[in-house]
Amino acid sequence: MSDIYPVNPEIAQKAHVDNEKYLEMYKQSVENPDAFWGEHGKRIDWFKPYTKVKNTSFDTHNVDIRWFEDGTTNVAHNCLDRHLETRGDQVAIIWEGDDPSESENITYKDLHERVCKLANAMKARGVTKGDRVTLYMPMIPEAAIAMLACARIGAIHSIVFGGFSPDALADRLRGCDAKCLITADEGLRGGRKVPLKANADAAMEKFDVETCIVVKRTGGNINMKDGRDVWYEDVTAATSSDCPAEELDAEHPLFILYTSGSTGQPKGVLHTTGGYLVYASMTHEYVFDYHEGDVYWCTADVGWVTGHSYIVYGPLANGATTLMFEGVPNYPSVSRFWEVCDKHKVNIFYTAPTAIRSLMREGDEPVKKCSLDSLRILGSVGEPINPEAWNWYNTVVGKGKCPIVDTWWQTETGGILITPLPGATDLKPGSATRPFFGVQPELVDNEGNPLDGATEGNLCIVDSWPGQMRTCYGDHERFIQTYFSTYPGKYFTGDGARRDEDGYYWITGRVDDVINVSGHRMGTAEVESALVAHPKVAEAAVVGAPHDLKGQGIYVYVTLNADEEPSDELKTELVKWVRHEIGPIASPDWLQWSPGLPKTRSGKIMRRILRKIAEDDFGSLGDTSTLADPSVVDELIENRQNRS
Ligand code: 6R9
Repeated sequence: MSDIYPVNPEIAQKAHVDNEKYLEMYKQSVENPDAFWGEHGKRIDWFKPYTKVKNTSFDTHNVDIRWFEDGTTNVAHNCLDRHLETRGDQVAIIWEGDDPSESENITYKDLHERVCKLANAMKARGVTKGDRVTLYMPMIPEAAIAMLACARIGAIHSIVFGGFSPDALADRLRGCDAKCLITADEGLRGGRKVPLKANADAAMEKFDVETCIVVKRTGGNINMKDGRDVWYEDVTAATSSDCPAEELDAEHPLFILYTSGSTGQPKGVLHTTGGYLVYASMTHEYVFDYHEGDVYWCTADVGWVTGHSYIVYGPLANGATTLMFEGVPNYPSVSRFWEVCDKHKVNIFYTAPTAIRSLMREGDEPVKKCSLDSLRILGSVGEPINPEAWNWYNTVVGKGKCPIVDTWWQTETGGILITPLPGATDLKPGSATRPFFGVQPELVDNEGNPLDGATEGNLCIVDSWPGQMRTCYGDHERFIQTYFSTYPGKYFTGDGARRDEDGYYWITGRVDDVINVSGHRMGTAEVESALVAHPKVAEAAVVGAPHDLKGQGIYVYVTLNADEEPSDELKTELVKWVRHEIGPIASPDWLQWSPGLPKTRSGKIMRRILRKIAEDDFGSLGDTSTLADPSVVDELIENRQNRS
């Protein structure tokens, strides 16, 4: 039996839904999705109202997903213009700088004006509806402004996390054939400068764009190329703030976001306009039990999907005050998160288990010296939260009075799919609990047979919800192959899960070759291809292994070319190489020289065995009879890396 934390009655009293209401709404949402979403689709403004609601097929031969397809709307209009009359002077974005002495409050009126100016500046440089605009930005208001400016004119943004390398940026510019790049001179994180424009210059050597708009953040010394590079401050100063929002079809693309899968290079996940915004705003309101006047803070970076849906689009569509933080949890001190909560009277706080674990390690004092009285709801996202971290978050940060919503979802899902609702769901530490409205999870065995009752299996979703991705940008076949072919007719998440006797879901982690490092998704194939690109490396295999802080760390096995000798210097060089090829988030944590890798007779690397060795679980390697040369396994076990 697991611990149960019943709904806090004080929270329930104010909450949008209690358990009875949840059950009733959930039932309607799956029994009659057209009626349910037809009603809730009205939560956003439509220029032309929709008459059709759901038109979706998971048929493997013809996957086609459309929501509200004959309606027209605009995301920026919904996040800005429609609030001007009622809340123009309310703060839309509280920006908290890396340096605690820097912060800024931006009202809805100000934000609207700044978005319109940038939108006009982009139009003046030839960016129009359907063009792709890549953003490589620090966590400054201009990142949100650029997203909304694109949405306003119907351009499609693609954000590349500022921690990615020039090569990774170049691949993503090329992948969507970007016309424009928006970046900053330098970023600032934990007191250190991030050379964004210099990286962008290196990337544009490989894939050039027509226009590069550069925000002045630090004033550092950078190069500006005549005719291509322009300062954000210059181009926006000169433009009008009158820029009507384009009327766009519900299925007009809103953004592309590259994410890692089990094979090949990252894919461009495409989200569209109407359904995405309905789903992001509705989940933001219900999952965080958002109420008028709440100050809401999600600590993610806009480079990840969490930043898209739950820093920018969901909260702003709801007219919320959303906090955007430039810095890191431990600068200038390990109390920073809690000081920011006190400074801005944060009511709802949403972060990742990896941050919780690293702050938990610092003890209770750094938290206890802050009041944290404003907090009401806590959230967790990105990876399973271990019960120890859950308990610390609950007792030390939440003082036992703030429900923790453990939200399971993915870049592909656009918004939260499995989660508690604060006024409705009794909590169990480590469980994402129950599906959100309209979401129908199913657990299947490896042959795809649905499993009933309390059980464990592969997590699929059997029908569409409005926030679902529509395609892989430019490659619909890959979309179908990746998500709808393993278990035909179902969306396969790539995650495994357990369902308990109360119907609660417990996500057990990825069952494919995707690893989750500090809540960041990484394909083992990407790290492998970076390694084998090194001239001294013959072969490499990458697996995830348990890591105290990161959840999973990156464990690599490297076979060198015949004439190369292993050395500590080469080890350091290879780690540096991967950081350079992909970015610091892909840094290998452990590297083992392996003269041979375990392979089947047909030459396939047996990762299952490598995973077990990395996990120190070599007592149960399973069937090794198909190995071409069983002796390599003994050698690997003997030379395994100490992970502690
Ligand atoms: C939103 C986001 C998605 C993968 C997902 C799963 C893991 C996310 C989780 C969780 C357990 C949670 N994941 N939230 N696992 N409990 N609450 O993180 O998107 O970067 O695409 O990662 O993250 O494995 O499949 P993304």
